[in-house]
Amino acid sequence: MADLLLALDVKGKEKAVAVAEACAGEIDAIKIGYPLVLSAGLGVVKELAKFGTPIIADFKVADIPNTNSLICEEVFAAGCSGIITHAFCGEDSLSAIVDGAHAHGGEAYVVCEMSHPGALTFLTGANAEKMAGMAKAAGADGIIAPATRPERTAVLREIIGNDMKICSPGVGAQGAQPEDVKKYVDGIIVGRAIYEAEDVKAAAHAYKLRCI
Ligand code: OMP
Repeated sequence: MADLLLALDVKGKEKAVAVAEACAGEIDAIKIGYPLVLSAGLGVVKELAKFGTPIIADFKVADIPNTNSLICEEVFAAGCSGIITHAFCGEDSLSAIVDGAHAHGGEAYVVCEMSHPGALTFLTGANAEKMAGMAKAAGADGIIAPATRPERTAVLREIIGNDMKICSPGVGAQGAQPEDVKKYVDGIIVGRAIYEAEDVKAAAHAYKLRCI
C-alpha cells in the first residue's frame, strides 16, 4: 500500500485552495512546486496547511551548498515538511539539503531517476544508481523514482533498501498506473489526473483506492 501525494501544479491561490480542500480527505500529502509558488507566492503553504496534510516543496534544488541551505531555511520557515532536491550537484550540495531539512525537523527527497522520456539522456542507469547510493549515504529520507519505468524503480529500491522511502511520479497523465509500481514505493504522486478532473475529490478517491 502506498500513500497518495497530490502534485498541486495549479496556478494561483484560489484554485490551489479549492482543489486541496476538496481532496483533503483522500490524500496523504500535497506536493507544491514552481507553477504554484511562482503564481501564488510561498505564503500559499500556510493556506494549504489548514487542511492538515503535510506539504512537500518540490523545488528540485540544484545549487551550491550555501544557496541550498538558504533555500531550505525559507521552505521550512514557510511551513513545509519536506523538500525535493536534485543530487547531480554532488555530495556537498546534497548534504546541505539533507542537513538543512533535518535541522528543521523536515524530510529530504532526492531525485534519482526522472519519469519523462528525456530522463534517459542523463537521469537513468548508472547515474541514477550512483545518486541513489549518494542519497542513502547522505541520510536522505527518500528518493524520487519513476512509475513510468517500474523496473528501474525496483533497481533503485534494491540500492536504498527498505529504510528509505520512494515517491513515484508518472501515474495518470504520463501514462503509468498505480498498480505498475505500488509494490516498490511508499508514495504515488499524481497531478493532472486529479487536479484537471471534473470532480477532483472523486478522482483523488479513485486513485487512493488504487494505491491500496
Ligand atoms: P503529473 O504528470 O501531472 O501527474 O505530475 C507529476 C508531478 O511529479 C509534477 O509535479 C512533476 O514535476 C513531478 N515529477 C515528475 O513528473 N517526474 C519526475 O521524475 C519527478 C517529479 C518530482 O520530483 O515530483
